[in-house]
Amino acid sequence: MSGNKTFTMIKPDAVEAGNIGNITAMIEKAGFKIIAMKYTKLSKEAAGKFYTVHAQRPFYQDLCQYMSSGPIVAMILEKGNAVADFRTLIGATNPADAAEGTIRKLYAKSIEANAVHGSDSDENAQIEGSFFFSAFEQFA
Ligand code: IDP
Ligand code: MG
Repeated sequence: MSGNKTFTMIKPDAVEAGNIGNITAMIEKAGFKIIAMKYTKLSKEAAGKFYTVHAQRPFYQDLCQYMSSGPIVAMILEKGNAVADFRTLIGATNPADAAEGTIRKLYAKSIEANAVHGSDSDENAQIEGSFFFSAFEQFA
């Protein structure tokens, strides 16, 4: 059975562009409850740790630089089928390929500065949520 929680970040480009409100409104309209929320800034080291899974990819250094370039908003979201439904709401990694009406189609600037993160599995949602929110019972 798929889980009912996922993890997201509003990335530095979208915070800088003033789209926190627009993006959280889309998230809530799509039926997700925001059950944890934090405005913060990642160090380059913390970004590197968060994206360890991509350490061997050619864009890893740039990604860590970008993700630590400005504030982000981390959130845990609750909804049935949360992981898959949220990936549908955000659209493809590259905004050029993202479906009309998705968050990335509307707000992403590039394949790297693509407005939002969305966990890709229940297991990673739990790991990523725990990275930002220490009160684990909120997320259990
Ligand atoms: P996802 O965010 O859609 O799950 P991933 O493949 O997990 O995409 O990549 C993580 C993040 O790394 C992307 O959201 C994007 O910010 C960045 N990224 C992915 N592919 C590229 C690329 O080819 N060039 C530059 N940055 C990339
Ligand atoms: Mg991913």
